[in-house]
Amino acid sequence: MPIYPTIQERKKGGKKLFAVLLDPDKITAAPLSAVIEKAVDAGVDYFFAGGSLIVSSNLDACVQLIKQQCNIPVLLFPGSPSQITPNADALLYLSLISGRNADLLIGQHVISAPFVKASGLEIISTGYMVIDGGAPTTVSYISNATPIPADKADIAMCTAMAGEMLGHQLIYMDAGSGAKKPISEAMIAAVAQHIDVPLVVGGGIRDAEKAYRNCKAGADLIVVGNAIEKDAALIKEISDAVHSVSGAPTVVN
Ligand code: 1GP
Repeated sequence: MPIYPTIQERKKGGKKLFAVLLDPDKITAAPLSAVIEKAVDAGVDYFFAGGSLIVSSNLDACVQLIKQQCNIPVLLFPGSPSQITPNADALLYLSLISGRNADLLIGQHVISAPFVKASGLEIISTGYMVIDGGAPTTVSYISNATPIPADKADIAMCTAMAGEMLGHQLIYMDAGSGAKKPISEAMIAAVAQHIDVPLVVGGGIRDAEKAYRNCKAGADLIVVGNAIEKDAALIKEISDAVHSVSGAPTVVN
């Protein structure tokens, strides 16, 4: 079952999705098994695997363990072309549209294109936007690109619109893993009101309340990593909050 049509269908039905981000550097087999179990119980929709900088070679083992233990699809969220394994279900094919670093807009894609195509993964073209999260994050440093200022909703909106018109199937707004400040609902709403493709939001979300408000503002898929690494009980709370939202977004100004 392809992933992207499901995401579209959920959006059409006003339903929200929740993804748990796993950083293969930080998680070993035993805690990963416990997280997987909790994710299954909580009805998590997806696992995202990857990160801006991965220094271990655990990615494939991590993906394989998830696939052995459950049916939750795994979407790769790679910081570089080396973070690809055919054992996942899909690849978020990220282009950093908020930056002006040609390498992350298209350069890395050119270099890895034959390998990516041969992987057989479902490719989901994703316009990736890094938003200032109050302090430098790994993604803002590694990408060597200026994040969109947190209070410039109009820049985020225009960037997302351009990304959609360029053909990206998803727009992903990210304050960066562990961001001090998550993305404001006002910015999420400004973007959501101007695009039709599903909107992914992550970075610095620490509780169910913020996940809920983001969904009400128009986010279609919420991603949480760091907070869950610290407290796995949040998986259920956030999943319940995200899945409790339905219908059209509440207008936030
Ligand atoms: C980062 O959006 C993800 O790319 C998740 O961020 O780890 O802060 O939840 P956190």
